[in-house]
Amino acid sequence: MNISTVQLYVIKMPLKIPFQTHLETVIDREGIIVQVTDVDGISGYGEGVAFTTPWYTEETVKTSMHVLTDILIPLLQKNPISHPEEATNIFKSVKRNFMAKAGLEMALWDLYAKKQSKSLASVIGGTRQKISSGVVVAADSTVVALKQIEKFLSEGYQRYKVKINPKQDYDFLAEIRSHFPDLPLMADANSAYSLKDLDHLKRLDDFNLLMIEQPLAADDIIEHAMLQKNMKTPICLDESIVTFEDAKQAIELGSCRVINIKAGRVGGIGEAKKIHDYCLEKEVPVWCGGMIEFGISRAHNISLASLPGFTIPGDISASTRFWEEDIIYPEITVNGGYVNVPTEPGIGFTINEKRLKQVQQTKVVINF
Ligand code: OSB
Ligand code: MG
Repeated sequence: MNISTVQLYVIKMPLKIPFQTHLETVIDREGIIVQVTDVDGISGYGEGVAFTTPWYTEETVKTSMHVLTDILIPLLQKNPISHPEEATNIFKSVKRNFMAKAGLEMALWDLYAKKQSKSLASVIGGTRQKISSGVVVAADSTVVALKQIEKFLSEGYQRYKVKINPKQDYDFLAEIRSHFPDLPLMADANSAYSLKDLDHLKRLDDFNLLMIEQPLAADDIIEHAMLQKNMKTPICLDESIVTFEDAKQAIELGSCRVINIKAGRVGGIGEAKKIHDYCLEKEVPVWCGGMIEFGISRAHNISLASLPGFTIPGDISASTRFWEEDIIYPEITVNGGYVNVPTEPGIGFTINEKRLKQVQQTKVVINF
């Protein structure tokens, strides 16, 4: 991979509606678009999915920009590579900072696939032509959540995820179930509970949820195993799984029965595929999580979710779920509950340059 430049764009876009969790309300989404261009002028794109503040993981847009410009990109300048997996190995000398690593690694995968005129999905071993689409409702009132579910139902989504916390759980879910008894429904707690809430959490078994996502703290691997032993509802881990080793431990300990894989959270497509392959072997179903991201990261998610182990609909909703106008062409659309997996080279979407310019905050160009 004969790289000539890496360009980083910090962008900022308002969400159509605020995204409310017990940890943070996201109103404007900042993100980093990574463009890696080779000597033939072919560009691959990736996206750093850290937020403005460290509410979801420890990384932020600023720490990602620092790690990318001062550490990861210089490592790539010093160590020419012929495959994205070599970048992953080089980046192992840098602790954690998975979102910064992933943004760059994903751009390398897109470029690598484009150079072979193959789709990213086919290069990583994807087997699906279309993927099932789910959507997230993140509202802090029952009335608003019910309205959103109604609207998303009319758009055909196949799975519905609501955010819960100790102030909005049992009665909230009961109300949703009373309106939508058969809705494929799950709840994401983003670590709002501790094992002290065991008896309370057990009551959520009443609602026939597909799963409960990340009820306890990210490092509560043992506690999640204890909780899973006492609950009928499958536990799915999100924040707890940032490496392949985390996935192995969680599965061996019985901390979860499902894993949410986000390439951005685990350092890129390579690590995401490794976790997927292990889960497939262990018969643990996986699905692709979302990060309120822009079209570039969403496009990578579509290719990733075409792998055979992604048997549960993920957080892969249409561009219109969050954005007035996305930064890719064409925008991501959901038809009859499915998103088509592109067959064009790379991620199969192009940049909407005009929109990218409109939302750009800063741009950094690094020549090789
Ligand atoms: O916990 O899954 C999460 C969005 C941002 C940060 C964390 C999470 C989420 C979501 C997915 O719930 C939203 C989406 O992109 O569809
Ligand atoms: Mg989650």
